[in-house]
Amino acid sequence: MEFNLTDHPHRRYNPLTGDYVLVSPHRTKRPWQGQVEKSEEEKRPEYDPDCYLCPGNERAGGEINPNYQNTFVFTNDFAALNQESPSGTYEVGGLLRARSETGICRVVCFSPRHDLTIPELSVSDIEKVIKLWQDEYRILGANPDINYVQIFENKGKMMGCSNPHPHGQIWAQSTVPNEPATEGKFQGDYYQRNRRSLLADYLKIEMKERERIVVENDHFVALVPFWAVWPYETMIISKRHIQHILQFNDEEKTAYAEILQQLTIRYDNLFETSFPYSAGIHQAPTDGLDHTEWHFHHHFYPPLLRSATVKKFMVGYEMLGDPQRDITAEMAAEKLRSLPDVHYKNEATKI
Ligand code: H2U
Ligand code: ZN
Repeated sequence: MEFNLTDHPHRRYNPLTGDYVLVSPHRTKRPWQGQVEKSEEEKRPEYDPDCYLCPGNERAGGEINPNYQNTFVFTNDFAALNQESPSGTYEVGGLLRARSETGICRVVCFSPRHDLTIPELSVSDIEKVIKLWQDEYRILGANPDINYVQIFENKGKMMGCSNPHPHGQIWAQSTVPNEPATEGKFQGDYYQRNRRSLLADYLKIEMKERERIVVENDHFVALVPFWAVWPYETMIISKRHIQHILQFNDEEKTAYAEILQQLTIRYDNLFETSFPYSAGIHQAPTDGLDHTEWHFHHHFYPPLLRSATVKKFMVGYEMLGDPQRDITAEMAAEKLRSLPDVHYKNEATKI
């Protein structure tokens, strides 16, 4: 029998990081006896008097949120980074090395409504979130001490998110952190060799094969990357080779909002639950240098494996060897693609 990706164990290469993932598709044929139940969905109020992100409420530091109508951003009251701490280095024998780090941490409320999440927001409301991300990237990035702006969302209790009010965070800092630094290096090496964007070339292959695409519109593709580690990991990639979020034209901004909505609706529909994930934008550093090599994209790393409660653990061999998965990227993409593009909660109200 000849080697193929659907039946035989193999390792897949991630050209953005140089990492490998072990794929064991034959194991999906195992009988499964674990839990499959749905989670108890709590019904949340539109406004929660005890929520520190709801309009008009008091935060931990004593500040009062304005009565915001759309989005709202503030500096994290428990920021992991700040601009005031002293600069310095620590070094012992060349092996113990540290350097002070400065930055700014922001909290972004996506909506005044306590009970909604991105898949339940309208496209025009998601556009307002994108507009805010653009403003933050521009303003924070213009600070000479800020060389990278990491925009992200940590969603769901399972991900350690402390509050269900729809929100994300931005950590902006003087150093480019590990993940974007590695991706920047690999994109840079590829660009040097080929004079083309790594992700533009990758998209060309995906749009021809079509096996891993979940949703697509005129300007963006959402797909399960060939090298996905998490069962339903995805990436949204811009079709145009742009470096950062400020380069979107109006049409692209709307298309980005649409694909964010379409992808997250499918996520919620997968296990009929508010789908937990960590997601975030990777784009060019704001260090004032030319970053033609960078290609805008948005990663989604969801932990769920089999139901609203059964998550994938990254343990054992995965901590000591390579990450490993059973269902292939192609199977995951097909599953997500086949789901309705109407949110299950809307479906329920229609009946
Ligand atoms: P997470 O739930 O994703 O952790 O985000 C909540 C953030 O909000 C968290 O970083 C901040 C926490 O520091 N926060 C405030 O800035 N003010 C508050 O009054 C409570 C929480
Ligand atoms: Zn709230």
